[in-house]
Amino acid sequence: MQDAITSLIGAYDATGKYFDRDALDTLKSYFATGSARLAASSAITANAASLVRKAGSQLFEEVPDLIRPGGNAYTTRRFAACLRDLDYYLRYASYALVAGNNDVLDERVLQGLRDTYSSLGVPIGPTVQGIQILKQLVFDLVGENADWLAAPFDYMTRELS
Ligand code: CYC
Repeated sequence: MQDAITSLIGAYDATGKYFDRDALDTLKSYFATGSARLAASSAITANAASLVRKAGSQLFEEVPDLIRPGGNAYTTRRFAACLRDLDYYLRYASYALVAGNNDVLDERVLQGLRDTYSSLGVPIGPTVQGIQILKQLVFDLVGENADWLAAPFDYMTRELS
């Protein structure tokens, strides 16, 4: 698992180079957003249950067919699996925010997920919609919509789409 610092050191060490201007800029911007990343992650942690509940209600309001007979989130078991998946996305986003790197998302969340979803008929479009709703709720909670805050949600969206 990588973070903003280890991934940079790995890349520069692989070619035996000292950090150049680009590397230092990357590190500076990571450190400059450090406290804000911690604050966002801790706000998410403190509000996780309510964020997931709200994201679920909003998603099922926007795509009501999901919870009607024939919908992928129909039946209590599948409804619960959907909320659990949203909770996974949120929790791993809170890790990636602190790491300043999406590697944890590749390694723990996204690997093989498209195949699993496709074999179970879990629709990607509404899943991605749920991730974007989570992102918006986190923006509202934290009171900003910076790129670094959007990054893990947008990364999962891109990789799943
Ligand atoms: C199922 N979601 C699953 C499954 C996995 C994941 C592995 C199959 C096994 C199971 O049911 O538990 C996802 N598991 C993960 C992830 C991790 C993991 C991400 C990383 C930590 O370990 N259905 C919808 C909505 C969406 C949804 C659009 C919610 C946003 O209509 C989710 N996922 C959903 C549903 C199932 C599922 C309904 C159950 C499908 C079934 O069994 O028929």
